[in-house]
This record gives sequence, structure tokens and C-alpha cells, in this order.
Amino acid sequence: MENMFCFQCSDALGGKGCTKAGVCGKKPEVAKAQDLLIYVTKGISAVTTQLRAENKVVKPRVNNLVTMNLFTTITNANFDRAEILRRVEQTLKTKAKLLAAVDEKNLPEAALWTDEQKNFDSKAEVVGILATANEDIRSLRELITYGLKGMAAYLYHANALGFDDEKISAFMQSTLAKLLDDSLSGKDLTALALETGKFGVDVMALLDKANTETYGNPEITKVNLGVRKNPAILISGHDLKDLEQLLEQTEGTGVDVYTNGEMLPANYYPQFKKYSHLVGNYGNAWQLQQTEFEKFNGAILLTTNCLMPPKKSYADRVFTTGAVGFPNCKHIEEVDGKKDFSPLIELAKKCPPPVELETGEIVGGFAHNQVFALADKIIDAVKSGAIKKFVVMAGCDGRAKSRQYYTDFAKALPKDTVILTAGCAKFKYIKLPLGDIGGIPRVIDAGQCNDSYSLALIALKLKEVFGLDDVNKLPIVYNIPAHEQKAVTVLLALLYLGVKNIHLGPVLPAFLSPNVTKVLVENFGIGGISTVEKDIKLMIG
Ligand code: FSO
Ligand code: SF4
Repeated sequence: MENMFCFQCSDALGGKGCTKAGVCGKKPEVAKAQDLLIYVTKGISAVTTQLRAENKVVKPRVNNLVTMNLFTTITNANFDRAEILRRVEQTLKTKAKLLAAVDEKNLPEAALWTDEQKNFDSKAEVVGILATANEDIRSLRELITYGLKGMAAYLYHANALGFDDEKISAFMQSTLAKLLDDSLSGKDLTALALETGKFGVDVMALLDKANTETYGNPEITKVNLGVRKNPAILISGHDLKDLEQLLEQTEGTGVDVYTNGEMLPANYYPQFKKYSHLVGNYGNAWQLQQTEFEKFNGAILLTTNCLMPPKKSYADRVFTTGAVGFPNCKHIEEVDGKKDFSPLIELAKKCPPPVELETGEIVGGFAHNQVFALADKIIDAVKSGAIKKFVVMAGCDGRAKSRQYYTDFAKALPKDTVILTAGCAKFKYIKLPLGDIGGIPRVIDAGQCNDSYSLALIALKLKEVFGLDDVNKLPIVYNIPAHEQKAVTVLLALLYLGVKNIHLGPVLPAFLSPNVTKVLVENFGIGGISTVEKDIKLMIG
């Protein structure tokens, strides 16, 4: 009997799945608690879907609960079994109240399950991923589940800024309910996966609106990579609202703030530029945090994934918030819409300043608004042949040595190509001296992984400008490094937008069965990667 089963990210052991413990550091008891949390979340979603069918209102509080449950189970976010089981109990309690208001007749077992025996583990054993025996149905169900998890992450951030769309929650919940329905065929589930892509576009558009209306449109920005001599706080993850509150609370305290990983693009927003104690970015993508966090010396705040299990040498300086959790790391709760970061500030004041990792600057801030402002220049460069091809390399970074491919690929690209990036994948090449084409940098960074939406808008704009009837006729190729479930959302969104011939790497997701892979290859031309030389030839010609 396996201890656990998880294959939701690119680190799935042996390209198949983690069965003894997670490569990410997730223990079997945490994996099981997550399986149970997904099961009860499907259960409450079946109830809310029934409520909507009966024209009854589902309160935002219930939508938020479903969103947060999904987000909690994303890779490298929450390793705290007690917190995950607390969410299971809260979900069952909320569901019990909702059940009183619906017709229970047609509801599935998961909607009616209660925890009377408090025997979480034995239930978790039978409701995990492998509970679906047919490997193709399992593959499609998980593909959709991961797309929904990524959507939940983006919806959570939009909600934090006061933006919401009930239609997105209704879709997420009705889809979760459908994943309990054994009558759905592979064909039905394939269609549902594409519909998940449609809502993936919607949720990224909502978050884009939330971010830009709150913090302004990202603009071309030089971000400092060096350090100052003050004590400091490092903030990582994707939550801009957390950064805003942290900057407000650290103002005038003598404590500096640095971004890390996916928080780097915060430096591109006008609204954050007014804080002179936001010094710049420290470090690289998530998989280097065990050495970089040690050297940072100050307090560290993880607002979302990716969190690696903290090493003893700095664990007492790590704080979590939102969906993130790790046993014995202090967690900052939100109370009445506010987070009190004073424990971090007080700790930071007692810490030495960060050790300098590097000096210099990087340039970013090429979200859709900024790129549209440069449209004439870019169109001229394409028309004159100065830019021959755009290569979309948005996605994730990760720990696999094989990801060196992306650095080598970026270096080997001909000088008349431009990389369009977003997400932590950028750290594999954004610091390379790749130069520019008539003032247009050869790496155009749109922002976080959710800002892949900007890249889609840019592609659609180019299609319109060049009068093309198909987005695949543009001189754009897609070489996407994927790791966790937000990348699945982005992938499904691209498929929904009709983008074909996407290359996924460094490995094809473990959760794609041979038959599902075949469908993706035949209908969308999805492929993997091989060597840099072969792929340059294939993609660039
Ligand atoms: Fe990266 Fe982690 Fe943004 Fe992901 S930090 S890997 S796709 O969580 O979300 O790009
Ligand atoms: Fe393994 Fe990834 Fe699952 Fe962690 S999240 S247990 S590394 S497949």
C-alpha cells in the first residue's frame, strides 16, 4: 500500500507520482489531509450547485471558502496538516447548514458525507486521486481540478482587492460537482477542460482589472538587485495586497522591504514606486530560497506558494499568511480586512542587513498597456524583419537540473527573436545580457504568471494589426516551462484561445495519461522539448 499519491506538479517522482513522501517536502499525512479537503470541497460544491439550480443565493463567504480550500492544496503552499483539517471541519460545518436548504434527493455521496466518527484518515484513503480507477477519466478529472486550483489562486487575489465575479465561482463549483459524476465520458470531460480554459481567461482578466485599477498599469521599470545597509523584510509570493499593507506598516520604521520570486513584478506598478523603502528585488525563483533566505538575514513573508520547507538556520524568521502554512512558522491572520505585520517588523529590527547576492538592475514592466504604447515600434520592427519571431517562455522555474535547458535555449536563440515572459520562469534568462532590438529588450517581462493574460492580449492585438484570421499565423512560438497548477490554468486558457503547437517542459505532466496526451497532440499539437539545437531548428527554423 502506498503512503500517499500525488502527481500534480512537475516534480512528481519519476515522472509518475510521489508515493512515499512529496519531492516538495509534503508528508503523507499532509497529502491525505489535502485529498480529504478536495473531497469535501467537491461535496459542498455539489450542494451550492444544487442551491443555484433551485434559484437560491450562495453567499460570497461560501464562495470564498471553496476558493481558499482549492488554493490551500496547490503545490508548495500549505504543509500544515492541522490547518488543512481545520478547513475540512469548517467546510463540513458550512455544508451541513446549506444542506438544510436544498433538496437532497439527487445529491452525490460526497455532498452528504459527515465526519461523525472523526476518522479523517480512513476516509482520505478512499477518496484520493486513485479512487478513480479508469486512468483516462482520472487524468481528465485531475487536469480540470488543477486548472480550478490555479483559477482559485487568481480569484483569491482579485477578491483580496475587492473584485469578484459570481459566475466564476458558480463555474468552479459546478465543475467540481461534475468531477463526482461517474456518468461523464472522456469526451464530456475534455469539453469541460476547455471550458475551464475559458473561465481561466475570465479570472485572469478579472485579476488584471483588480491589479491595474488598484495599483495602476505596470510601466517599464529598472529594478535594483543590490542591497542597502538597513535591516529588512523579504516578501515573496503573488499577493500585492499583502505587499501594500507591509509597505504602509514599515514606512518610517527604518526597515527596508525587498521583493523575491513572483513578487518582483510589484516593482513595475506605479502605486508601489512611491515607497522609497521598497529597495528592489532580492534573489531568484523559489527553488533557490533555502540558500537565499539564509543570506537575507531579515524577516521573510510568504504570501503564496512557492514555499520550500524552511531550513532550521532561518525557519524562525519565516512568516506565512493567506493560503500558505508550515508547522511552527508564525502565521499572520487577516482580521477585519487588515493584517498586522508588526511581529515581522519587530523581528527585522533586530536582524543584520541582507548579504549582497548581486548588483545591477533588471528591466521589466511590459504588461499589455505598456506594450500597446510601444505598438508602433514593435510593429515596425516586425515589418522590417528586425524581429523575426517572438518566443513565449512564460511559466514556472523549478528545481530540476534539466531546466538549465531554458537558459541555454534563451542564449541560443537568434538575435532577431524576442522572448515574451511572465511568471518565475523568467529567472532562468532575465539576467542574461541578451541585448535589445532597436530599443526593444530581447526579454519582455509582463509580470507574474497570471500576467500571461497580458501576453495573450498582446498576441490578439498583433493578430488584429496584421489582419490575420488565426492567432497561429503570427510569428509567435510557445516554449512553456511548467511546474504547478497555475501553469495548468494558463495552458488551458491558451488552448481555449486557440493557440496550437505549445511545447511543454521540462517534462510532460505526470497526470496526463497516454490517451489524454494523444488527444492533446492530435487536436492541439502539444509537444514536449528535446535538445536546444533541435528545438531551435524546429521552433525558429
Ligand atoms: Fe512560480 Fe511557484 Fe507564479 Fe507558480 S513561484 S511556480 S506557476 O507558484 O505561480 O510562477
Ligand atoms: Fe510530489 Fe509535486 Fe505532489 Fe509535491 S506537489 S507531492 S512534489 S507531485
